Amino acid sequence: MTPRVFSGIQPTGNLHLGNYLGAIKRFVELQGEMECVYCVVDMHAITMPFEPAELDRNIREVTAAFLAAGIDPKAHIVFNQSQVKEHAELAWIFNCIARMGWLRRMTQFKEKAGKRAEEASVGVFAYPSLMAADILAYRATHVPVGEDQKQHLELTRDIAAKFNHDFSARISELGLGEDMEMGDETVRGYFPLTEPIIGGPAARVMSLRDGTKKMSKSDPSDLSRIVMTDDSDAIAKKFKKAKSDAEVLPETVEGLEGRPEADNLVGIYAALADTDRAAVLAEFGGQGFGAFKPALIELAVEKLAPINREMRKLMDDPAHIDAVLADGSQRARAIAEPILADVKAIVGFVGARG
Ligand code: AQP
Repeated sequence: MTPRVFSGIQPTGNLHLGNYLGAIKRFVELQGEMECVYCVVDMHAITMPFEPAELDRNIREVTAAFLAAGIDPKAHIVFNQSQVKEHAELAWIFNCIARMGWLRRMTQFKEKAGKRAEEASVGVFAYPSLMAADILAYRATHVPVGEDQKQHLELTRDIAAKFNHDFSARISELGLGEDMEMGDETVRGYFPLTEPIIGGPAARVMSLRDGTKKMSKSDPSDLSRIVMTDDSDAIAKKFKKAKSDAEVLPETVEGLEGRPEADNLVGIYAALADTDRAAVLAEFGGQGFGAFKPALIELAVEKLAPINREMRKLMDDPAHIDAVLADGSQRARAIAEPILADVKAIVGFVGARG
């Protein structure tokens, strides 16, 4: 199958350093390797309570972050999900493939719905099958994500595998797909078993106030996260106030064990400097946070301030952002439409292929 990257970010506000280092920075790096399709997943953003006026602002803000970080919307595709109806159509088909038990096991659903699952939207529950549709509407082979999305990616593979298995004969009959090794058998499959791209020092950036909690958009504390619209002063202030500990930094990565805040700050430094924790500790081991934090602030400002400046500039020109999204959506549709036509023919819908 043609190698293709797909990934998305929800326009739910407070786009933060975890989203940047765990996802967007990786999106930028992959542009040299494969065709990339990057999506502002606005349909996911309405699964939780939201304000329409903030939603459109947030869609433009995520798009501005993509562009400011270095995604090239001409060489690749940048668009918002709701402009390509194939996502919703495929999600419905996948709702009929995925099993209730699979979705009930999703930890993100349990976290988001909490003890009030009966009041949660059906959308929050079905979120992972829409995510599978986002990816497979492009038959994407690779998906860069942070570690928190690993379980959803496994579910995407389960949905693809069940679809391939259940419809294998039909896929062959229509002359579609390709032979795939699945366990001990070879089946004629239509969807790839997408590979997650997770890793590096910032696969899970933690809160600046509590190194055991993920940095997150919904944390009530602004000091818990650096947001992509923070200017240099705000970045410096938040790192200065970031929780650390009283010891010096260790010489080796093993020495970070049991020190979540130190581990997190070293990981952030490593990701910003395009290196790993070991190299950071080789430089800073034996020094306290009084020396390390100023170096971290200097590096963070150097790397993030230009993105921040460019984002603000782009946000002042919403018509340009909307034009990028419209163009990207048209090119995304050109890929997804024939895939959906195949899928509908595979499941037996009449008139699927025009
Ligand atoms: N803390 C993180 N470290 C590394 N990667 C992260 N991602 C999210 N948080 C971290 C990755 O960012 C991408 C965008 O995902 P999203 O838009 O679905 O983000 P989200 O899950 O809504 O962001 P939050 O902060 O996790 O939101 P809440 O507060 O709702 O929990 C994904 O690739 C994700 O892995």
